[in-house]
Amino acid sequence: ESAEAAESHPADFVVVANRLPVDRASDGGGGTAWRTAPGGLVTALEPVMRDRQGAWVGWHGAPDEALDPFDYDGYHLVPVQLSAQEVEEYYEGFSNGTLWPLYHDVVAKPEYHREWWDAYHAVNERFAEATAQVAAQGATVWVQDYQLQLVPQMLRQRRPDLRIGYFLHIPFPPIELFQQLPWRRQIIEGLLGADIIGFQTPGGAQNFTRICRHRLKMETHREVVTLPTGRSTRAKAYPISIDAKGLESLAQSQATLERAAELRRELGDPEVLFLGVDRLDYTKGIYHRLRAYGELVADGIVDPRKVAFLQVATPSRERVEEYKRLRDEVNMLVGRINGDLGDVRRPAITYLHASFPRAELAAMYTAADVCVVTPLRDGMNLVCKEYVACRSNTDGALVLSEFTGAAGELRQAYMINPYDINSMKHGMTLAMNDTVQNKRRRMRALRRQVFTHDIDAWATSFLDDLAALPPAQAPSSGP
Ligand code: ADQ
Repeated sequence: ESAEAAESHPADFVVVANRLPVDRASDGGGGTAWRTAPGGLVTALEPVMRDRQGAWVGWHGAPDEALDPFDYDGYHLVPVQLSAQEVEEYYEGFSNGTLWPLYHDVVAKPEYHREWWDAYHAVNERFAEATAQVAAQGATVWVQDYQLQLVPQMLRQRRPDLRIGYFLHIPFPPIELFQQLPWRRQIIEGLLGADIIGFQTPGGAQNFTRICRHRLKMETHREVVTLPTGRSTRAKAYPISIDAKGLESLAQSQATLERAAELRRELGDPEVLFLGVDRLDYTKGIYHRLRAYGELVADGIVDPRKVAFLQVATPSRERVEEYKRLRDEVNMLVGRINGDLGDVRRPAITYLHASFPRAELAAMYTAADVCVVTPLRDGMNLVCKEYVACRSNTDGALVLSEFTGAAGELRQAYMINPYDINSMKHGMTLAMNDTVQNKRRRMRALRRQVFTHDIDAWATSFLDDLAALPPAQAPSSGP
């Protein structure tokens, strides 16, 4: 029945991602309704999805539940079923306990388990199969992210007629680290099934081509990798971005401006407001950042009666061990800093472990004088771009880690090394005390970059490159 439904909807454009772009919400009458999940990828791809009879293949978020494909908001959704055990082994295990730390410079220790790999392989097959069923002859397929690195090759084996793109949202590590992975060859071969492999930074693309050349003895010329079959693939950087105009207009709305002013009052009308916004993840350098700030307070450089720090962290991957530990560590650090250095009227750090609607985030960005983004490693980091998009009066200062993908584009930020606590203290102090002219000059340059390189530009440049390739080569063609 589901295969039939899929056949009656051959799609010219298919997005494949771990999650469908919808969440289930109660419809008020005891049933459920689908709602678009907030996120840049959905926003960017919606117009393409509608124009080209798009389909989106992904998990719907509930374990052990089979759902038929259905239409939603002008395009077709194809749910992929996962068992509770697969969620544990493929998603929490191999994706978030093995690949995530390995690809982020091993800032936590990756675990290698054969059962996790088996589940990853099996689930990737299921995604490839569902995609092969729904894609029209000669369709364009865009596979997303580290959970699905085997899908390009699995899909090409089933459907050599397709044009296949792949984009990795997280960093691609240097050979020295990637080599640890017991299944390194399978992953590289999986990715090479794509016609274009997109990375956040040129460095990630180079790490990939270097592995193809040195480990797999393939021929490479700049971004082009030639496979033993004669087929070639491109590995290239496409730095992802945000819907800058949409966010800016939200930030400029009357409601947001009022909320921003109210937030500052609620925080005790500080002279300077620092802000941190992150998923609660050990790659984000939250602990390092708060420790550096605590030292600034202890040193007397920052007076907590005049300066506030608002840190919000979205709960994330709470069943994974490393994340539980991080949550406890941050709780303890905030408690210690506030206990030692806070005031009856005001804590040194206001910490909220919660997720907020976009409008509330826009108000926070609008209210904050300094936004502090300090990942130990980050594929891109969208928070820094969101902050910049919200600063239409060109004030505000961005403190940014060198270890984010965004650092390659946002050169005018106050750059810091999050491993160097003095560098962080210096960066935060400078951002707080710099002259208005300096801050404006930097912010103007940052805004130019973000507004000329938005999410539409990202999607368009990737899809244009994919469309410009010669039509899919037959399986055994080649000179
Ligand atoms: P993430 O690791 O999730 O993304 P990031 O790029 O910073 O990191 O995006 C986080 C998003 O979540 C932002 O849009 C932000 O506004 C939102 N967010 C954060 N805290 C929130 C809160 N408390 N409440 C509500 N929303 C919150 C991965 C990679 C990144 C890459 C992106 C996109 O790790 O490197 O930039 O994908 O490719």
